Amino acid sequence: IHKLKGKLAEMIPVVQGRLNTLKKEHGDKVLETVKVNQVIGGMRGMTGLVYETSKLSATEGIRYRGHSLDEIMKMAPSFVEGGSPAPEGILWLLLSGEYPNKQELDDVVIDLKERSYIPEETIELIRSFPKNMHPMTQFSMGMLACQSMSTFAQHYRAGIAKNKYWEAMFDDCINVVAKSSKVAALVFNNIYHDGKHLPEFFDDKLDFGAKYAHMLGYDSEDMYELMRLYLVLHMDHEGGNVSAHANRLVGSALSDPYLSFSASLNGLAGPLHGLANQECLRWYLEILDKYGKHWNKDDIVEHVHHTFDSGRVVPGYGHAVLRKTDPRFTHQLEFGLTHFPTDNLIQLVNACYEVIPELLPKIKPSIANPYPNVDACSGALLMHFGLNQFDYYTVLFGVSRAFGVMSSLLWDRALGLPIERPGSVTVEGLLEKAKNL
Ligand code: FCX
Repeated sequence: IHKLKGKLAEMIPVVQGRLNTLKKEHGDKVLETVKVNQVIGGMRGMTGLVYETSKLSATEGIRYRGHSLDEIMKMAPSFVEGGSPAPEGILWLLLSGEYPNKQELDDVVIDLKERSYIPEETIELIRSFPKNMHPMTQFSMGMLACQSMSTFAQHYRAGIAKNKYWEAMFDDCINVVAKSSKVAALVFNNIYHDGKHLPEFFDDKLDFGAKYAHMLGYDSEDMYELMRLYLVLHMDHEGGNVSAHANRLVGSALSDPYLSFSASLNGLAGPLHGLANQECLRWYLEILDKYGKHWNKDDIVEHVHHTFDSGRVVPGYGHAVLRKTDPRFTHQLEFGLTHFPTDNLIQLVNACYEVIPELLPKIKPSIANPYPNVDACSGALLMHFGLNQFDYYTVLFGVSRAFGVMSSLLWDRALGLPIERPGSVTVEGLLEKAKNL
């Protein structure tokens, strides 16, 4: 991984140079106009952030460093020939813009293992959390408890120069990724195995994704492949989504990566964001509960109406930016249809996909995107393997997100991005301003 740091040391001055040119030569230009509705409406569609690691297209979905998910599925290095991309390789891609070669990939695999140490007192702390505390709360607190290991915080206290921030932060960013799966496995263990069955931490044969599955107690090649796919698909979704933005915002105060990541997880824990995957599975299970295994498409239509009638949203459908089927959904559904095509739940996910996009606009014409998002399939895949603790699903999402938000945080400091401080306005003030426009 030292090689990766060396690569970054070469890249960073080049991008910094571009940013300086932007500031000097174009800094005062007007980029776009801002509508009153954007100020009220969560800044939708308003360009307000520089974000290097990924970019979302409303029609094509996410691109990691310019690479679409379709391309990543074909071109990225994998552990199984033609199988899921290696998450470690995508970490390299997000940070550097390139795929690692075989040796570089092997080095990251080993490095992440070596950095996954969690102090005994943190393990004990996680074990002391009440079983009824939500897994995301435990995960966020567990990661926060690791903050005492931050090398950035130590260097900052010692008085590090501004242009050295990213170097001091590099270890923390990689360490947060490395430790995330172990903290997440400890949370699983605490809640569902009463802390008794300790996951085996140091299995040197396994890569990050396989080891995480292993620590949760799942040891089949198919589950290892699913975990790798899951991790890769959930990593990054440009800078404005709640978890990425919370991470960026907190980090902009020079809070260290453990503090930023914990904040990111707290945002991911919301039902309109990461928690939607557990909500979504619950929703599919409601259908199975109501209509049994022999459900049909009319039952799906009825259940969508029932969901609206009870004032709820249909989880797993819609998106703030996307206006087409989320490719993260497509790749997950493809995995399910390839590996276990007769699974009743996967068939239900597929049937919903055939019914819901046409139905939603008829019921709610104002819906901007009636297509499925990332959360509409993941739970069904995990259920197939028996991972039926759906309160835990967002934790898996969080482990994956560590790869994306830690890569972008490193770049935030590398580019010397300032503390965030947008202006705000009262309703009265906005009304006055708007009247005079
Ligand atoms: N079911 C029912 N109504 C929906 C809907 C859905 N799936 N999606 C949007 N709508 C409604 C909105 O609630 C809004 O109604 P209102 O005008 O009465 O308040 C109207 O349609 C217009 O909303 P729209 O502009 O399409 O969507 P937003 O950008 O406001 O919201 C989310 C986007 C994702 C929050 C919304 O589509 C939703 O609630 N979806 C279900 C939850 C979900 O799947 N979240 C995961 C999203 C994502 F993948 C992630 O961030 O993790």
